[in-house]
This record gives sequence, C-alpha cells and structure tokens, in this order.
Amino acid sequence: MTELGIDFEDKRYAYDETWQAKGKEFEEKGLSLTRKLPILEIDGHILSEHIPILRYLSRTIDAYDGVSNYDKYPVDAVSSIYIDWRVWLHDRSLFFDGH
Ligand SMILES: N[C@@H](CCC(=O)N[C@@H](CS)C(=O)NCC(=O)O)C(=O)O
Repeated sequence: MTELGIDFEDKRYAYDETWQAKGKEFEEKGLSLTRKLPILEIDGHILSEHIPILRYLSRTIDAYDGVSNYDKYPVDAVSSIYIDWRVWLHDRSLFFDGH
C-alpha cells in the first residue's frame, strides 16, 4: 500500500479467545464470508483473500499481468508455489499455532 502511495489504516486483531466473536461479527457485517482476515476496504469495495487482494493492488498499477497468456503464467506459478508453501507450514503447525 505504501509503495502504491495509498494511505491506509492497518487494523490488527488478536488471535486469542476474542477471535471467534470477532470473526462472527465480520461475517455478520458482510466483511468476511469465511470469517478470516485479511480484509481490504478500498474505493467502496470490500475485498478478502490475500492473494486476490495482492493481484487487485498490483493490477491497479498495471504491475501484475504481462500481455500474453505466457507472460501471465509465471505469476500464477509463483502464486501456486507460495500457496503450497503456506499449506506446508500449516501442516507442520508452524503457522497460526496449528490453526
Ligand atoms: N484463504 C485466506 C486464508 C486467510 C487466513 O488463514 N487468515 C487467518 C489469519 S492470517 C485467519 O483469519 N484465521 C482465523 C481463523 O482461522 O479463524 C487467505 O488467503 O486470505
């Protein structure tokens, strides 16, 4: 966000016994379909899912996709590797205290 020159407020929430209620509140307010963070409120839109949010932000400065289908492939491939790595961490309880 800083790199894009977008002013923002970074709100963080504890992942403790208060989280269940917070997640439910986000769902009820229509902020998060899955009760998970991150959520980005931007230009009147509410976006969730961190990888699509990163794609959205990159596209706003035309810095995500290339032109050809083949240009776009490495970006998707790196994204896929990152998702696998995240699952790998999660499976070994190295992430979110195993949650
Ligand atoms: N698929 C989501 C997953 C996000 C996610 O796992 N968020 C964690 C915090 S980083 C969360 O909100 N956990 C709360 C919970 O599982 O109840 C994404 O990629 O943004």
